[in-house]
Amino acid sequence: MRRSIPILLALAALGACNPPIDTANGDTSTTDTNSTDTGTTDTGTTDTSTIDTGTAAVTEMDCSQITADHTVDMVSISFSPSDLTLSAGQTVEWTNSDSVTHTVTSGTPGNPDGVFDSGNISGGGTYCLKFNTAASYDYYCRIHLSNMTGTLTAQ
Ligand SMILES: [Cu+2]
Repeated sequence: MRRSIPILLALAALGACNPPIDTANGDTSTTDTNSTDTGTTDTGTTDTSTIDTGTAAVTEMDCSQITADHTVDMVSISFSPSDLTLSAGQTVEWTNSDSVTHTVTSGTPGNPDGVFDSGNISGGGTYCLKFNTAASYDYYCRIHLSNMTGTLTAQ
């Protein structure tokens, strides 16, 4: 019994630093802080995560349900435009116009920061995000790394 107490404390500490990732329904985001779970894959029915504490900086959107304010083409292994400025509250739709797979992943090549990550987007596929708050993001493709980067500024 005495030995179990430090283990419980350690688990509690881990829980505080690394809240459980809500993987139900295919949501692999590590930053699901949105209390309303409007993401395309998180239906929220089993989301009892303790990290749902407020408005997320970024919300995944179902592209078929919106007309995006801005579009970014993934073409010739690049993001076009690679730099985009928008107003907080606006949406962006990425479309993979290449035949090879790409991703839209926040962070710098090889160092995803967990704010957003599309996962693999096949040729013809799309990915949509709403940027809720003013912030700047570097992002890249997990497959093409430094050959395929972009920046996004919400202001
Ligand atoms: Cu790519």
